[in-house]
Amino acid sequence: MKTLINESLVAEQNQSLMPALQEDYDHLGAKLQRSGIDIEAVTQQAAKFQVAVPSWGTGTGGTRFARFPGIGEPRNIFEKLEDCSVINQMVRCTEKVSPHFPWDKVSDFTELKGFADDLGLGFDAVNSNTFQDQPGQEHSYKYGSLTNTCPQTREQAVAHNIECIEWGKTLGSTALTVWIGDGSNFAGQSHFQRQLERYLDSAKEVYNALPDDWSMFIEHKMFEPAFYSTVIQDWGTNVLCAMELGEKAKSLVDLGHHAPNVNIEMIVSRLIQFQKLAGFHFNDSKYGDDDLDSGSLHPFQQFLIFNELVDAEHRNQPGFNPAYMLDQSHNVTDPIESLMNSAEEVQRSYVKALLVDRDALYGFQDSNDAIMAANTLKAAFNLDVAPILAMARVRNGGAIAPIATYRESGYRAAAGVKRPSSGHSGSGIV
Ligand code: LRH
Ligand code: MN
Repeated sequence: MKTLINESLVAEQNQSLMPALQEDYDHLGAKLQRSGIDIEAVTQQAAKFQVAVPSWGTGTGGTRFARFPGIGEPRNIFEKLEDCSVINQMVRCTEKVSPHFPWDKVSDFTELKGFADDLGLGFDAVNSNTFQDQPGQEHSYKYGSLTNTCPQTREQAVAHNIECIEWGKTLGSTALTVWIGDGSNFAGQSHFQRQLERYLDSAKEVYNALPDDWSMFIEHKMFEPAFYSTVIQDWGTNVLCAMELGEKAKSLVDLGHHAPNVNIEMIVSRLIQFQKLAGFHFNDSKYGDDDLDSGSLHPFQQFLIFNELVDAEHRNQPGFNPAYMLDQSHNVTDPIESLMNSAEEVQRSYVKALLVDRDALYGFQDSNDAIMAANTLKAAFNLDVAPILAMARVRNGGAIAPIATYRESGYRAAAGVKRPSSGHSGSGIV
């Protein structure tokens, strides 16, 4: 596997940090031992944890107002994959990349697969895009895509999704994520039922094109780009459509796609119970679909989501196989640093959830001992599991201090020389 950061630099950095890490690790190990928890077993589970990186997150993101590109912006999927390999070399829990078409479309997908293989990367769910018009596109998506009142436009959107499946098959992916921005901006603009009936007809055509081992991830979102109604606006409509389409259709939860204060962990529990949880687009938000770094504002909510996920694993919940992916927009940070940080934050939520004393929790729940049940969860959340995360990284060949080692490598400055800026800033998410 080709690595782009000098491995002796990583080893050097780790060597200087290892004594302190070992001390912290042993201290935490002794503490966990008192609760009958073997830190080694937890570290092994942490070392197996994986979360996929969004290809579109490796470039600087923006808003409708502006995008302020940084230096060494990746200009194509090959350079995006190079940046993803640097992220994985440092944190060793991001082996897969989720591509987005046509942003990542190439003429030779076998070549792209080979390029990723050389970097030790694979592909998670592929994403279609019928929320933008492409140059030379025959039918516009201005008034919708899979739900457009014009049959030719719907057919065009269906054909694009089926093409994404074909490209994904060559890349070794086994899932298609379908997020559509279809909706309305005025009361009366759309007939809600007929619009959803058109969605189901189109989605059924996409569903029927899925290979046997593939899944279709339906992603709901409350609003934007439509601001009065959105066809797949919440988990309710999402799961109804997934049930209507069939076993291979599941509901994907993007954390930023809910109204503030919605109990997302409960939605997750519902989707787990009905074997319809596709997986996640992890990020954080304060107001709308802000696509901020995962765990940067609501780490407790993210922990509570993983508490539901680990509980399902603990109970061997049938049909439980969620895909973990990040979906963020890095407007003011180096995207590589934000993605390394966010991968670690998601892994941190998982490890803290592993440390919940589930049998004690069940006891307190059954006896309605609310305070002890809440404290049992909080006890795990309040543990500093950083030594476990760092030890898992170093054992997987990664960096004890990813950002410090990445900065020491000078990778971004070198990318700035190799990838002259296009000078184009513009606006929009990518
Ligand atoms: C929609 C979304 C979707 C992607 C896009 C980049 O807001 O979350 O998952 O296609 O962001
Ligand atoms: Mn998303």
